[in-house]
Amino acid sequence: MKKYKVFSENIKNMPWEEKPKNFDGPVWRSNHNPIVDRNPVKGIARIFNSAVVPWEDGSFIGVFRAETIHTLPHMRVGRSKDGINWVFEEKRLEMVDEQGKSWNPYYAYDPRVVKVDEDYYVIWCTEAHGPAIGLAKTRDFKHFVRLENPFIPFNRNGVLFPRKINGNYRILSRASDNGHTPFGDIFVSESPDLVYWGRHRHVMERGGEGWWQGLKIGCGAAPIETSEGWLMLYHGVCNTCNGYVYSMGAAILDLDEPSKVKYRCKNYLLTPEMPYEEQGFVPNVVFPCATLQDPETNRLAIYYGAADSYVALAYANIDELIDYIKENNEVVGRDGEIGK
Ligand code: BMA
Repeated sequence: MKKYKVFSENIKNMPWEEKPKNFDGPVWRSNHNPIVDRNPVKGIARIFNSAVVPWEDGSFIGVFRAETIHTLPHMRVGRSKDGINWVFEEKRLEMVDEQGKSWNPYYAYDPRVVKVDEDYYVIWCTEAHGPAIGLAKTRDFKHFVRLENPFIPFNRNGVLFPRKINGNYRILSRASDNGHTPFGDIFVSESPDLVYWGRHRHVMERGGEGWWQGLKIGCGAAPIETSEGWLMLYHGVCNTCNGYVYSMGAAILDLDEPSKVKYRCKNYLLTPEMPYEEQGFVPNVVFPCATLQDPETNRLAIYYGAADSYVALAYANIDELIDYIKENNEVVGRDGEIGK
């Protein structure tokens, strides 16, 4: 019997590995990790921080952050039959504007992919006189039409909700600076048409009792609609004498008013522990960007970037995860109120 309802399409061919015996946390890693290794394609040094969605005939498709051997990030489409083994296109993802003219940024990183109605939206950190959020849509992952940037710089970590709420699209984001941003909270904004954005509301502040999310927080995967609220996986960052450490956390937001936090887990769900998370181009990074969820079984697969070098995969059972968040609830500051 499932305890909580998940509102999304069933996934027959869901990637899955059982929780290891004697493992006590709510999220466990895949034995195949890292599922995308270094130098995965000719001319590409690393693929990480990437997003996947279910695709035709039980397969999966995604938009990946790829960094060339001269170290410039761009986006690239990948395909997989099982969600674990990926084949990447030979060329970068190309976009046009709404008039059909080529419109591609100098750099693009940390894509998320969210299906809203019939369209798949790609949201990423784009170059726009500084880092800003880029937005594009596709139906076939061959033709991508780039829309207006939702916000002026500096802003990273944009994530769209998978449906309109009270008639408007919603986007989560974190305002930042031009560099490595030693601050940052999560905000939500709304739009009737994906062009004009407003009613910006504060969702969640950094901090809380533990240190792992004391410096900044940023949205991760697209929120998952459940009977308890929007299940939001995010990254939390703490500063150490040896640099930033990125972990993964979770919160549940109110379904109708997502600026209200219902529950927030005071413990991290994943923190760098494995060699592929602790060692890489940037050490000590666990950076969630996408999930697959199957309402039939309440299984959850979480795709995350590891050490800015690899794509890794972890799993959870959604009932167990929601209970864990509630048992370890700590709503920080005024996050439980409508954000102002
Ligand atoms: C953030 C982003 C991510 C990256 C992380 C750790 O600011 O740039 O792409 O994974 O830093 O380097």
